[in-house]
Amino acid sequence: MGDPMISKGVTLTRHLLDDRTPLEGDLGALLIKIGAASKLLSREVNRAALHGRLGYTGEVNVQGEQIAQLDLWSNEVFVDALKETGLVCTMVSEEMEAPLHVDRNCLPGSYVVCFDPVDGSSNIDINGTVGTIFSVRHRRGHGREHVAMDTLQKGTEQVAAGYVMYGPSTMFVYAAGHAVHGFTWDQTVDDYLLTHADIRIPQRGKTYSVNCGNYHRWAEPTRQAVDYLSTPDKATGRPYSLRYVGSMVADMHRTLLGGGIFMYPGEAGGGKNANGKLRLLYEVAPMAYIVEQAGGRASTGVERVLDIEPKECHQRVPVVIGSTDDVALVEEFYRGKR
Ligand code: AHM
Ligand code: MG
Repeated sequence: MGDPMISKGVTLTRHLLDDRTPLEGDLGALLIKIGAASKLLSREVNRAALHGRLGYTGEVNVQGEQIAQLDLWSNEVFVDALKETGLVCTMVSEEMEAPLHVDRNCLPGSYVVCFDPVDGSSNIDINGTVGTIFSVRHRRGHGREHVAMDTLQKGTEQVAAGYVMYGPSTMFVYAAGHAVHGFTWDQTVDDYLLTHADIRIPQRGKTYSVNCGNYHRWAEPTRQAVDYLSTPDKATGRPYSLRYVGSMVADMHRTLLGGGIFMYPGEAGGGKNANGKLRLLYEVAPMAYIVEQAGGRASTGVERVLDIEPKECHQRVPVVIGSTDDVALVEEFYRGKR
């Protein structure tokens, strides 16, 4: 008996290589390699305290943020794994100032991968959930000098995106144009097994997820929207519950499965945090792609995330993402309709 999905024992590899899984080009091979690299990372996250790999390096990255030891190690793991595929021509990582161009891999049909190897890294030292986020596009340029053409492509150009969540279980969730599927790592067989086929986000949820510590820095529409969600009203199912891990993968995974809304809004006053904290290419756009394919929406509050034309690799954008009705509601505050 048991769950029929699990008893079928469909591994990630079998699923990706199955003729019935509609994947273009070499995408299946690439996703298998990302899955394999994530298993190394899962083990390392699990054993970081035992290996003395907790804590920070003392360096700051291009965005002025502290670099955790695990950030550097995992970036190398992913870079090496992607290089080895022979399929990835250009990489953008949160941990690398400039895109990495691999000349020998720049063949027709090769890919550009943008990734955040350890997202939510402030959670590492407290044994909290962290994740990896990745986004795959086709190469556009024809050489090192065209690297901007490769990297600065709109979210609509993604051919796949996914995340790995290193939580109580390690999960691999991906979308590649048709559906969103989730796999759970079974340590006993050392493989990802399909446990969440065709994930659909509920049209409306009961939770909102945002760092309320920034409340007094937000613009008025964000404050009004959060006030509205947290005000009791039986008829409209309020208040929503607040859930915030501070690790985008964990907060988005909950939102994807249970519905509701996740936000990282910009700050008022036109300062350096006017566009919030999260980066378009390797955090917001891949999550937007996944959520849209699960039937939800992703917005900056005023425009669709996937339509944004990126201007630079580490660009930040405000994000309001999740259940269709909840995103539409928050947008009404931004449009002044509420
Ligand atoms: P990181 O990539 O440096 O780890 O930062 C991104 C993380 C996200 O996972 C999370 O949503 C956000 O930062 C939390 O930020 P804050 O602590 O400001 O709420
Ligand atoms: Mg990150």
